[in-house]
Amino acid sequence: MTSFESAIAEGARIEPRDAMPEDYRATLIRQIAQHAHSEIIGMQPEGAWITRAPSLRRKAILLAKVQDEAGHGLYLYAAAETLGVARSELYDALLTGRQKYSSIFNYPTLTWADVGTIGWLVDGAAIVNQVPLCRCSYGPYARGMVRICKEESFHQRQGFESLLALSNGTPGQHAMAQDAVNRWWWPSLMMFGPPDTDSPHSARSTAWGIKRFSNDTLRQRFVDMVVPQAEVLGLSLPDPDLRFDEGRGSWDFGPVDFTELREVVAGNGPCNAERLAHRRAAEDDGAWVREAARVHAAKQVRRGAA
Ligand code: BYC
Repeated sequence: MTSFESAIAEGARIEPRDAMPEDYRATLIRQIAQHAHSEIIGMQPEGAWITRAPSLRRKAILLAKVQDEAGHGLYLYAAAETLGVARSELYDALLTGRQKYSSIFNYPTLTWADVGTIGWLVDGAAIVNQVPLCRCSYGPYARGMVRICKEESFHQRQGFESLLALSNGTPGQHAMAQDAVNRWWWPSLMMFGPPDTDSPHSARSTAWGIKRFSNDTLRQRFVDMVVPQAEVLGLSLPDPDLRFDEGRGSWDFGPVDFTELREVVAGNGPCNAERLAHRRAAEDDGAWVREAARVHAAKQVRRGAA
């Protein structure tokens, strides 16, 4: 057994300077980069509502949440860099479509209720998916995830609280909350990825201790967590097949439309083009800042040498 294999077998952490198979490194770069891109692109749907938040309190909460997402992106890009890839390469891979980001951020935020629903469902799904990543075999990713998960749990609670206020508000507010939940429910289930029978990376990622639970296991865990919360909210979930199975102690749910997931991941979702165009414009707008920082750093080096 190599030192890498024995470390994995013992459940020990792999650190940046440890020997690791190239495929392990490439898999981590793929997943961590996709995760980082999701955080950064994920700022857009909610960010669009910062100027339209209905009160100062809601605006302050939303600003803090979107800033947290930028922070998560930075921790994750930094974790990916420990694997020997430059951040500029990762940005380039995102902007040219060579690397992905989560399907969920290709849906529009049509009303204020979408913001609460993203907090409740999307951050809820993120927590279910990410808590096991705190025990992932690669040290920098696992440690980054601990802090991210703490912040995600605040994000989910603020979403729940915002949605509860709408659900208990006027009939119009209640209807707006229900409409948002109807639109975000199925895309949230898609966040967990393709079914286990069609998940090419799962076997290896599980053997390497990157993934701790399968896509379908986590999807089921999410449904079981959220159904009772929907009851507290007084909102229904748009699935006529939802039924509690006493034998399994779990909720049965209807079929997820994985064709839609494939289409959205392939670039054909409602907002794919808009999200990338916005990101490209931000990259272009920031070019002068990066150039100024580069010139300043070079000047400091010259002064130090003189
Ligand atoms: N969307 O073999 P599979 C957040 C791709 S942001 C797009 O199962 P794997 C937040 C997959 O990449 C949280 N692509 O793959 C931020 C692969 O394609 P490639 C985002 C998807 O990696 C702001 C192919 O399908 N969370 O919380 O074993 C505001 C086959 O899939 C998706 C993360 O990034 C998808 N939904 O498992 C609010 C979590 N699903 O690379 C909230 C970290 C699958 O071969 N990532 N694909 O071309 C993971 O846990 C895993 O990568 C996944 C997929 C479970 C997503």
